[in-house]
Amino acid sequence: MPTSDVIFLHAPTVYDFRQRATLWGPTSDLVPSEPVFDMYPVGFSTLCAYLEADGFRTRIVNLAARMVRSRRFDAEKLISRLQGRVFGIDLHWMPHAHGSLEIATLVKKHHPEIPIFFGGYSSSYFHEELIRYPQVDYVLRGDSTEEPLRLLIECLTAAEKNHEINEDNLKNIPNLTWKDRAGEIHINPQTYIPEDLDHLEMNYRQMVRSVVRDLDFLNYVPFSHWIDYPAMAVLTVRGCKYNCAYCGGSASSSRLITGRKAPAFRSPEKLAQDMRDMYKISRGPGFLLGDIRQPGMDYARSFLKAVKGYPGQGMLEIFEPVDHAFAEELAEGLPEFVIEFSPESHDEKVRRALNMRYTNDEIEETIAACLDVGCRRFDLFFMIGLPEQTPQSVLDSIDYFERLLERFGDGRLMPFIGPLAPFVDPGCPIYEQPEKYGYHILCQTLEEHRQILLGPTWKHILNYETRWMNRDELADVTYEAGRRLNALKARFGLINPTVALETDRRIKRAVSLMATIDQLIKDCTPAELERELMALKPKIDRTNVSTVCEKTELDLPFGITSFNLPQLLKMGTADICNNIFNRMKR
Ligand code: B12
Ligand code: SF4
Repeated sequence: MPTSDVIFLHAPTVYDFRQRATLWGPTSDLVPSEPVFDMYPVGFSTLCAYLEADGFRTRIVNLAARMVRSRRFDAEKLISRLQGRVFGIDLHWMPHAHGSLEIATLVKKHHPEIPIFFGGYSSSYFHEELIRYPQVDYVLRGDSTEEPLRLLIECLTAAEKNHEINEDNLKNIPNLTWKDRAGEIHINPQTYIPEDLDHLEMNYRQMVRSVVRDLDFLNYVPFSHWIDYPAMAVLTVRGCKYNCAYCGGSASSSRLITGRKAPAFRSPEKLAQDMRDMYKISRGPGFLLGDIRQPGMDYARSFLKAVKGYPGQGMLEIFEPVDHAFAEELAEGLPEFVIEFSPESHDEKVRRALNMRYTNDEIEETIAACLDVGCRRFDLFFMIGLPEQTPQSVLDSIDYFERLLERFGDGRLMPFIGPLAPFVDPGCPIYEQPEKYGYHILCQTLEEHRQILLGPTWKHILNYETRWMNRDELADVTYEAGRRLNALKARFGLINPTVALETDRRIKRAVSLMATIDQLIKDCTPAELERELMALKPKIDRTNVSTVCEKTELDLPFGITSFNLPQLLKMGTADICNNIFNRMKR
């Protein structure tokens, strides 16, 4: 008897990464995840809440995080014991092309009769290819799959009772790609594209209920390091009105992949309430995903008014410069605010090629204004591997950081640099028109991406080169830029000297490992290479996390207690009673 109606699984990028020796490099240095991207999509929480509200029982199993946390954790054994009516696997981020398909194979091996569905941006982009894999039964396309998934589950659970799927019902589910009994592929129209996000529960309350109900915390953690640093993502939008050339979630990519013509926003009042609800769960920072000015200044002001008095730290993404007047409004609404800004380069030519139209003066005015009004920290992100960007331009970016730190050197401006890696996003302007942007894209299909992920180093896993840098140059300049920025951070007191020394050692070790592996590739047969890499595994593993900067540099200090435990228990038990009532009704 299944204990859950739907089980969502999140796979590591490569299964089983613990048995392989891969120099992952800095691909995940600037996000909270480990190199195997152990964070599941925030959408798992909205999908679960939506289904539970309709009486279905859901569960999340973050296999990637479990595998990261324990070498002994046996993912296959857990999969074999899971009891679900249906399994859902995310292939949202392309780097999961290998792991998600392998996990699906394991699910099919142990539960051959149970349907498996996929979803997420990459699943949507490659749906026609994905559905051809024998271990995949359904693909739900789009950035909003709550209602299509509910219809699918309804159809599949009815089929259980009737011992047969009613294919006419499947034909009516929007956004669904599926195979019929004869193996013929059907692509239903992508018509479910909600215009706003107000019909969703976006406060993770359902996760708390499930954790308490299932007495299962480890499988639900959003990413392995979350237990120490419980940051909460607060989603303002699906889609985007901007068109950054490298972004697979940009306006043009959204049109192509999810059929979305305009972004869907959460109303400002609900957004503020989401933040407050999350503060009941975690004392970690609330990270507002998406610039609150994107829907217009009225929206931003309404949100800041509604959120006023919020006691925690609010991390705000900005997509465009901020003037002093707006900085003051930010400080008034969210006094503990932190800014995340990604102009990607100091080089205005590079930024223009990315479709970013602001100047360096405007960037500096933004930093000045935010720091002036009391911003707690200002994180500035640059990227490597961009159009028009030469190795020299990358190193000049570090010189620019130096000038900024000389001007804003009170410890609150925190610069970061990392590579565009491992992939140029399928569906983004660069991927769709590589010649226009000066790129050579090395993988066209899902299968090619799946294969390339098995490369020995991150350099060999990159799915692109540019007219200005090949993969060797990209890797070399990334390490050099990382080394220089690390030294700058130490000089300006942004990191302590011991951390800086350790990072410097790690970068040097990575450079030397890369050279060793390059040589092995030249000298060895594939079987010998495999053996030699496994011999290097302990050294590679020690070099893999925090390559170009110490990962904790991303974290904000937030006090001693991470969670509000009494409140959590209260929420969990009260909600469970509600839930049981809902199920009985059903
Ligand atoms: C917020 C965000 C993040 C957050 C993650 C928040 C989170 N946990 O989801 C952070 C900053 C940590 C992040 C990290 C990364 N990101 Co990001 N991110 C975004 C951003 C800005 C919004 C994404 C989002 O949440 N959209 C909301 C909706 C669409 O997603 P959702 O609610 O989670 O899920 C819905 C659907 O996608 C679908 N769905 C998703 N999964 C599943 C699974 C099943 C079974 C089903 C049925 C449906 C389904 O249904 C859900 C609900 O209806 C987009 C850009 C954009 N404008 O879209 C990039 C974007 C998604 N990220 C991208 C990338 C590449 C990354 C990184 C790999 C970058 C890197 N090298 O470090 C990492 C991967 C992190 C990891 N897995 O560990 C690319 C993905 C392109 C691609 N096709 O691969 C995007 C498009 C653009 C970009 N370059 O940043 N990211
Ligand atoms: S990078 Fe950010 S601002 Fe640019 S298109 Fe993507 S989501 Fe929008």
